[in-house]
Amino acid sequence: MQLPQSELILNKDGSIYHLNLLPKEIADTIITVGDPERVESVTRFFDKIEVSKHKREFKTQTGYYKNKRITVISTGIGTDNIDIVLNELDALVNIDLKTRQLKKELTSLNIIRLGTSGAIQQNIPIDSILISKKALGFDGLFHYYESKHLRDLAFENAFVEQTQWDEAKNYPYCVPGDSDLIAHFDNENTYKGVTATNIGFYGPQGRKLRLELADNALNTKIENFQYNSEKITNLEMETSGIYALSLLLGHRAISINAIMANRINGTFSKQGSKTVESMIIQALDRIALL
Ligand code: R1P
Repeated sequence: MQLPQSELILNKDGSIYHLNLLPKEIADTIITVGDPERVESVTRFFDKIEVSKHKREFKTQTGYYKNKRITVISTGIGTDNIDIVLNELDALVNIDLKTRQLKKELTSLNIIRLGTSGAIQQNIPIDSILISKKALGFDGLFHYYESKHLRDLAFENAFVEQTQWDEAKNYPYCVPGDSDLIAHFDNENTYKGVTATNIGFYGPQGRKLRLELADNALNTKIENFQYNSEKITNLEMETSGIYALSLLLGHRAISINAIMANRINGTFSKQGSKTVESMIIQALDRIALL
């Protein structure tokens, strides 16, 4: 079946609509970052950059680090952007953009998020690095795809019960990261945990400036939640979407986050850029061995 122009949208030069990229411009190993300025914080360690493109919040550079071809792309903030980035990256490798047909042989990408995040447990210090074993998404993105068979319903139901989750909110969905990638990037200095992904930075993550919150105890409930000896370790805004769509599309994903804040003791990193740089350097050296 040929995908219609309204569904698979291409720019005049044949590039994919939002990312503004051609298939030959991306590598099989993709680093995603939230902040467009973080793209160059990664590629400044590259030996060579061969592609540099930018549209909206999606800045992309493809080049070589120690002979490994890598694409670095910014997603902006939120899982609504992740829906665009993951679907368009997948289209670049798994749909023939000229014939508008799905390819018979599919390509599986390695997708590595290098992000920032806030800890929701006292024992996860600021300036540490945390790998998400799984994500709990409060954003609802997964529910728009045929996905029920892939969810960890026992974990989700336990969370809903323990936190008395308001049914007016999206039902949380639980999805794992890629276990091989997690083993590859793990080391004795890295924390591992369950990352809760939310749809906002202020109210949805329990931050109160001028507005009253619907549930002042939400973060305490998230902190206290426990299922099969697992606890939620940190809050951010992209990982559940990346894990969910990677699982559905057949890509391998890992989310690695530099912990900038500890929401329990109210601290924020004084050396955030140094911590992010250290995460980038460590990750690049492991990516070179993939
Ligand atoms: C909020 O400040 C942003 O920072 C975190 C959150 O997930 C959200 O995107 O990640 P990034 O630093 O990767 O953007």
